[in-house]
Amino acid sequence: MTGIGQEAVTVGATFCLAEDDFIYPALRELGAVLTKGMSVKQHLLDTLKKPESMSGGRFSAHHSGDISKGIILGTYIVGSHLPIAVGVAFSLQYRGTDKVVLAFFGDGASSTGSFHSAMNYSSTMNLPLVLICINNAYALSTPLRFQMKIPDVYKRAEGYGMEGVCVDGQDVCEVVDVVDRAVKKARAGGGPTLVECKTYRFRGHSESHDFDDGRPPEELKSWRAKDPLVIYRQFLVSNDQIKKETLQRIEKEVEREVSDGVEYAFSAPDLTPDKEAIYKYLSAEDAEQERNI
Ligand SMILES: Cc1ncc(C[n+]2csc(CCOP(=O)(O)OP(=O)(O)O)c2C)c(N)n1
Ligand SMILES: [Mg+2]
Repeated sequence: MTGIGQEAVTVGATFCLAEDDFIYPALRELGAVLTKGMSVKQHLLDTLKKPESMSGGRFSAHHSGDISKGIILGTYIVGSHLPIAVGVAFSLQYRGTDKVVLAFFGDGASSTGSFHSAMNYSSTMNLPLVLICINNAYALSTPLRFQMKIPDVYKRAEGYGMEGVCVDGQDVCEVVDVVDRAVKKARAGGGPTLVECKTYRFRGHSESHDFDDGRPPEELKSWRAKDPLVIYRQFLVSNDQIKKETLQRIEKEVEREVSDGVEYAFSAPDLTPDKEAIYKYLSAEDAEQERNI
């Protein structure tokens, strides 16, 4: 599952966090995961279910986590991670820390009961949580208007006494500006904020789905003209924020990191199915023994 077209949200929002804060990705937040410190190599080893990966091949292709980097492992059921994010935020508050949780979810997830419980409880308890709704206008092939009566997710915040803000999800500067304020507010004890980022995914729901998932081609074309990477590149160059050579050097470094990661992960040994290993980590005891807790 890709988040191509949505990078300004995932990268921009995560950029606002400190190293010891937490993110809770939903299903297409690779930009957030990489920004929080996971390497391309580590991510691909998990995606390809290699035994050398952190999970030993247990994570799915679109869920990976690394709690040592503050990346909480995702869940499969849409919206179900939000009450867990609330639990993490509650724990951080209860223990007197000033850490913050940033939870990502889609427009579809905002119509689940889990979302509404998370909104109500986090607002009532003033928890250090920032809820980032990535509104890409579709939940799989269901357009927004077929799953909710109002066009704006951020307005749902009012019903819970929470601040709700809407941003242009193609503009990384706007995302950083708004999320940075929400993070600072949460850190200072000001409670949660719902930030709705209007964006669009440039590819199909998943790479195994038919690319043509019913979205009008002209709609896709108009959003593609608002590619967040192109917009930010233009901003940097036209405002003399960065030298062209520096930008090219960074792009080369990124390309090298990706190709090194691809080469390493694809040539790493494959998993040999092991019947006994199926039952490993089904209880907390296993994990505790392994980590000597
Ligand atoms: C409760 C539940 N229903 C259906 C699915 C199948 N499913 C996986 S992702 C998805 C779409 C979610 O839409 P949204 O929350 O808008 O996120 P997006 O895919 O747009 O990023 C669906 C229906 C699921 N995993 N869980
Ligand atoms: Mg969606």
